[in-house]
Parts: sequence; structure tokens; C-alpha cells
Amino acid sequence: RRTIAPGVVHVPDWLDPDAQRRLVAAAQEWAAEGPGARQAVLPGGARMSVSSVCLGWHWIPYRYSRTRDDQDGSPVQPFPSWLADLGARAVADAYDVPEVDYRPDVALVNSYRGDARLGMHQDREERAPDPVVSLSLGAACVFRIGSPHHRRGPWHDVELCSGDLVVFGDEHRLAYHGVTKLLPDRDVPDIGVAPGERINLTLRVSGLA
Ligand code: MD3
Ligand code: FE
Repeated sequence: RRTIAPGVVHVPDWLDPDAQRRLVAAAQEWAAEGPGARQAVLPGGARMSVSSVCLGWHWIPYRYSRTRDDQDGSPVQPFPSWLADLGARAVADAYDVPEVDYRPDVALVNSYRGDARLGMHQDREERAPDPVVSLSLGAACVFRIGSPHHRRGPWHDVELCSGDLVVFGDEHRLAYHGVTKLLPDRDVPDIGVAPGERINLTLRVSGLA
């Protein structure tokens, strides 16, 4: 465990290869259901390079809904209770406490390939202050986190590898962050991710009814 900044804890290799394999298989099923994963379109018209699928609530830049309003309008897939339990264990381990009251109801599953990246942004659509849990699978990346106040630096660059956990809470819950590049040449355990692909799951508490 390493505290990167107040409220930001990185736990390398939190998921063993079997747990990673199970999460990848689940992510592939979610991405194949209904209209599938999509590259969201920003209000200015730019298409995101990251492809994503949501559970619990559907995220569109910049709001949540219960229906896939930028696809076929079908209901978003349910958020499974085993994933909520995994999230609570993640927060407890990262913050080194025996247990926590953490009930995430949103998962965003992001897939990165090739030159995909995620520009610096804040996650402000949730109405609850609870931390965000991030789980990384497959190719490594450079993740960048700054402060809640400045989109520009100073920031921390952290390499996230397959199996890593990061929890973002407290004063960094609203910090600017992004993914600056993939590191596709690193060794990845055989967990069923396509070569060069990175999958990231974030678990959140929406605070929505
Ligand atoms: C810090 N995803 O989905 S996970 C996102 O790797 C997102 O796909 C990145 O940023 C990814 O919005 C980064 C780490 C992360 C997620 C949410 C945060 C860091 C955060 C919310 C607040 C502060
Ligand atoms: Fe984010």
C-alpha cells in the first residue's frame, strides 16, 4: 500500500490472477450485452477514444440516467451485489480498516486500445462524497492525478498495472485526473485481455435515487 496523496491509496497487485481472470470474463459479458460498449460523444462533438459500458447507472457526458440514452434507450444493466462486496473490501484494504460501510451502485468499465487516453477531468456527476474504487486489468498505463483546484500541475504520475487497486477519497475525490498513455510492452498475466488492451473498472456511489 502506498499513499499517493491525502485520500489516494495505491495497492499494487491487489487482485490475484484468478480474480483478475474472473473480472475480465465479467467485463467481456457486460460489454457484449444489448447495444454493447460505446465511445461516448462529448457535448462539443468529440468522440472519446475510450470505449465504455456502465452498470447500475448509465453515464453520458455529463449526467447519469437509468437508460442508455445515447444508444438504444434500453435499461442499463444491473449492478451485481458481488461487485459491491468487492468494492467494500477494496476500500477497507486500502484504508487499512477492518470493514467499511461502502455501497457502490455504479460501475464504469473502460476499455483502452492503441492510442486511447483520457484527458484531465473531474468526476462530478455523483451526488455522494464516498470514494471511487479503481481496478486495472491488462496493459499497464500512466495515470495522472493533480489537485481538485488546478487542471494543470503539479501532479503525480503513477504506473497502474494489471491487478492494481487505487482508492480515491477525501480531499482528492474531486481531483483532476486522466490516463496519459498505455504501456503496452509490459508483461501481463494471462487473464484473457486482448493483447495491448487495458480494462479499468471504477466503482462509485451515485447518491441518486
Ligand atoms: C480520481 N477512469 O472513468 S481510474 C473515469 O483508468 C476515469 O479508466 C480512469 O477517470 C481509467 O472517470 C482512471 C482512476 C480514477 C477514477 C475516478 C476518480 C481516479 C479518480 C475520481 C476522482 C478522483
Ligand atoms: Fe475519472
